[in-house]
Amino acid sequence: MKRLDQVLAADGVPAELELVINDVIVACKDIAFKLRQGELAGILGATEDENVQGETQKMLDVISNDLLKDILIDNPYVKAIGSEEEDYTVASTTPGKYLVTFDPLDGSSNIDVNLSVGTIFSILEAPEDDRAADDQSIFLQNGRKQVAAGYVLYGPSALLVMSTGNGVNIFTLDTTVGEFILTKSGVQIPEDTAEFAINMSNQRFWEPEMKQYIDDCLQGEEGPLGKRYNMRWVASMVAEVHRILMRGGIFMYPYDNRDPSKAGKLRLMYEGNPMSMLVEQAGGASSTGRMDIMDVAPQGIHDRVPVVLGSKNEVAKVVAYHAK
Ligand code: AHM
Ligand code: MG
Repeated sequence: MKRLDQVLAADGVPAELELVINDVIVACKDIAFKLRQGELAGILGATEDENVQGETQKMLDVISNDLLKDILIDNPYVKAIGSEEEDYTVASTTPGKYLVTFDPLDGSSNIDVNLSVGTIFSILEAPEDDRAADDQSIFLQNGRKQVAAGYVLYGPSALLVMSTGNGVNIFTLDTTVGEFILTKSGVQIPEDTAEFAINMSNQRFWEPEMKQYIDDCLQGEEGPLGKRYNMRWVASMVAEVHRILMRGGIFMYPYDNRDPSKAGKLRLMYEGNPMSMLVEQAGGASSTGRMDIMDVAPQGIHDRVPVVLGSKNEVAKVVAYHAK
């Protein structure tokens, strides 16, 4: 039974990075505990506020954000943080070299109905120049630069799924001792799948290429894709990506003509990039439909990106529809 620190040491992760990851995990354990208490802790429901994306914040969005922010900005190896729930990036109190972005509680529409949610995080190195910690441009690096990425899925068990560039490991929170214990390593996504995940109610807002792919999936064995597809939609990206890591599948939150950027709902720096690193590290693929997500150059910390990720051969099919 290996603990997280033993796995990180075996992977040759620098001690400073390990201390940053540890602080993320400390906050996540606290979030896991609060979610378990649920209604008893009096923390369900919405706040009066909206985040920078114009979404109503749940009380737990705010609590989770504060737990992560407070611990990370005091970490001596963190230079600054960026969060879905913060309008601007926040400089740390110390001159560290790592930048951490996170979605403190993804899928938060699921909180009040007691379904799975998760925390997503991504770690970059700050550029070696004289830009200040409160200069947001230090974050604007593509996803290939991530030195670690992961999520904690708060489901029937709390699971930490993480990569430091050496494959994907899964740890289960042993609630009797409060430690994440390695329960699976070398995760590999099957290359083929006949299971897709997409919010079908948005169909009229998609590009013709995506409409065509889904129409062809729905035709089953008789259609051009020649397979009978199954569909799943949890409305929690962490749960969705976890299912794909476990048994394959394809997840899409595509281009959508409602948003001014037309990029759909998900955010590049703390949703698209970390999930793409995990999926690629597990042998899957991740694309906007036109290019690899991790090659997209961010213009701002809250940029949105169309997401197509999962089993390699199925993602390649969706990319081929877009190339037609
Ligand atoms: P959030 O970060 O505000 O929770 O939104 C992201 C979530 C994803 O977890 C999920 O894939 C998607 O929103 C679900 O969206 P929809 O409500 O359109 O089904
Ligand atoms: Mg989110």
